[in-house]
Amino acid sequence: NELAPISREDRVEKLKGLGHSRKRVEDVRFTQGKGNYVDDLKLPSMLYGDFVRSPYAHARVTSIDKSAALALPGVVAVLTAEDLAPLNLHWMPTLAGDKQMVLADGKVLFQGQEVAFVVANDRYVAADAVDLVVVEYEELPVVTDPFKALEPDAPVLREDLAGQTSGAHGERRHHNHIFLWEVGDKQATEEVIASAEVVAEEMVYYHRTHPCPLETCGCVASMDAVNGKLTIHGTFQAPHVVRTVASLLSGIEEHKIRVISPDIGGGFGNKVGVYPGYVCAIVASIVTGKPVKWIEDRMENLTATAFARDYWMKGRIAATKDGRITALSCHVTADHGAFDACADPTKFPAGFFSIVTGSYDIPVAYVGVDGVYTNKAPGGVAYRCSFRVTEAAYLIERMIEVLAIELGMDAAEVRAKNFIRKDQFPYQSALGWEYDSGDYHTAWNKALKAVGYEDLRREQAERVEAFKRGETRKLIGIGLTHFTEIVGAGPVKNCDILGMGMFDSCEIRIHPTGSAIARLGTISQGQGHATTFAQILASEIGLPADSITIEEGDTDTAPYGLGTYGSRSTPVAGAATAMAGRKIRAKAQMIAAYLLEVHDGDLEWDVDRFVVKGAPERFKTMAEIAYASYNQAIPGLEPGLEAVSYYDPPNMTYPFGAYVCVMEIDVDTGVADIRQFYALDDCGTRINPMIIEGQVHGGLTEAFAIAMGQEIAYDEIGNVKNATLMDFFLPTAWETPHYVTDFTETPSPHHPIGAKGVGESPNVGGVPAFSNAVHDAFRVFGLKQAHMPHDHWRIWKIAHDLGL
Ligand code: PCD
Repeated sequence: NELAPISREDRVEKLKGLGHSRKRVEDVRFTQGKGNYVDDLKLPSMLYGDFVRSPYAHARVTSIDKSAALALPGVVAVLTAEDLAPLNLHWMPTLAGDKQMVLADGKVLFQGQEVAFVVANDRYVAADAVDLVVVEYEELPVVTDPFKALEPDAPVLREDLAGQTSGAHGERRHHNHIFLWEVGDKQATEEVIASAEVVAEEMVYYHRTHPCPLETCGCVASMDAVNGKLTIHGTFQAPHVVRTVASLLSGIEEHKIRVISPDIGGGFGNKVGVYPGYVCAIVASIVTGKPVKWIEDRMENLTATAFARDYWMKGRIAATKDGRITALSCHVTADHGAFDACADPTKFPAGFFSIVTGSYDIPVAYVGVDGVYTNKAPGGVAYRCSFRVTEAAYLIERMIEVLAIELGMDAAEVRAKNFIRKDQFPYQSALGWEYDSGDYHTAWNKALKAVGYEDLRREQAERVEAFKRGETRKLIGIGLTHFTEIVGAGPVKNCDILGMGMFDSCEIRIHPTGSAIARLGTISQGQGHATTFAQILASEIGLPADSITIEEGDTDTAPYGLGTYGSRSTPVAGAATAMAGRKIRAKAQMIAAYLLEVHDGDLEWDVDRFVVKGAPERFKTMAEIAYASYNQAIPGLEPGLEAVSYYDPPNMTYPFGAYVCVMEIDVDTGVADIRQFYALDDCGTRINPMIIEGQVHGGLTEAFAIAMGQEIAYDEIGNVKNATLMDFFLPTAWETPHYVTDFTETPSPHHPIGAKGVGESPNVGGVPAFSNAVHDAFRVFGLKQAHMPHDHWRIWKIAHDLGL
């Protein structure tokens, strides 16, 4: 029986390729304490850096006295802007075309801003010395409200920009104004709205929050003066970009810089940008000749590194009386904090916010976004959303609900009536995007059926009657969402970061004994790339996923890539992986033809081998071919079996989903119990269903946090009110609801394996689903719009204000 041929199904199964719920290979080390994070790194004679930070949100720095700190035994240096100025490193460029102070240059603009960098031979000594640096401040008036910041007599925040009437994104019309970004046809939109049968209008605020990864940001910079080589280990979501920027800023040639992102404990967009801590650690290492480590603590992470959202969105939606949407207009007042450090592709100062028409066929639309400076931390990162997609999805999904109220229609029906139909794809949106594929009606009907939508509405209505009769104090809210994402930046022709086109890459080497290593330009922060990218290759080249090592994050070995954020790894690097795999297979076919003494064209691919057409007993397995590529002299072919692909995607991918959240709300306590959460995601071809489910659970939990409690709030004088995990809501298993996941599978027509991204979808769809459920519970009592986060107090306040 040993000689019996293995069945085709067994051979497919053995590969653990596409569609297989392969267990995550990285979890072996994560669950056994063998992960390798930046703070685990200990280099000989390493020094430690720590920041002196501003307690004020707006103040002039009149003097800095470092003498007491320098006198403390163990302190090696105290850097201030004055020390960095001769190197021209006291300011640095931001990803958004602005510049940002590395260390306070004459004034501070937000609480927690970096003022001085203390370097010591011990982490605790560095912290003690921070307290000994004496900084004199002269307080200035603070603005934390973007609308007040635009008033004529508002304090001038960015004195360095005095007289500059234009910035990286065009005209500035006020001293605290950054840009106005406009997309769509304003005039046509206004005309339709002016003559529409029904118009719904609402101001929707998506509050400021923070990605708050479990591991904070940090790095170890190590300058080897003898060899002239700088090595930077860091929590970087885009290691190659960090290398290029470090070279441009420092003047060190790029081949002399090695950037390594080891294991990363969650990114969520927080680790895309460049922070003052990295610059200071590098300078300190060059100056001292020793490795310098800088790791943020939790308070520093929440107050100073990249926030997310803070969008005031004024929406207007027009429709016919029977619920057909005719136009959408949106004006955003975007609070960017003290410096415009948003992480977006260069040409998109509001990211992909113009996906705001969502899943709906809206004939005409307009978007205008005003960026504004305030005395808050800089950032504006894509916290689990592809560059402002979550803000866009939240706005349109709220506007649909408000429109349904205006029309007196069921919100599920309004959606179904306006979905882009399956036969309209590829679909050109009014705001300029070409949606690659979708089948919204199928997903929507599946979702409504799965939750028993009609019965839920009946139960809700009965509950309202019981409430009115005084028999219960609990209301039911049904939160609906149908979202469309845009992920996988992408196309080099219109997407770049600091001038680097947003392609991605994969390089594969097949070893003689039939195993392989593949290196990518992306970097996992917990997503499981080592598991899934091996699966793509297994299906492409016929070697078992278990025999393929995936390596990312070392710029000395990995091909250049733009990194992992915006759910771009699968759409871009995943495509590069498939394409590189196909190059391997093409060469393998020539080798097999030589070995089998047939013409290339007489062979066909079958799971893990090339077979002679019509002669199934004559074949060469991929393992045999791999060996032959190294041990046979094949005429006309180079030895070895390697390939590299740099992939420039022709378009982005447009994943979508239908979510339903059912909540019971206690009007006396404001407590909201999530009774049911159903999430249907369509991310095209699914590589690993189990990983996708994990991604959806994680993203929904972050959505739950954001919608129901998580925020970075400021008081009037710019103090951050939630800078610790006591006050910043991070759900644990205790608060997290139960989720039911489901799927449809509509492949992307342009991606080599049809896959779309999925990592961010649950956050994009989850926030409006939770928030709509809260709103829906109070719809019959006249609630139209209430700002997130919907913590217990705010929910109680809604009920109270409605007189319930
Ligand atoms: N997948 C599959 N299939 C499909 C798709 C996908 O399987 N169709 C899978 C992959 O492979 C991987 C994942 O899943 O593994 C994901 O993916 P994607 O979607 O492509 O994404 P990526 O790029 O990789 O990643 C990114 C994301 C993001 S963006 C975020 S936030 C988050 C997410 O991811 N983060 C994180 N998730 C996660 N997880 C974890 N664990 N951690 C983390 O950190 Mo941003 O922009 O950054 O904000």
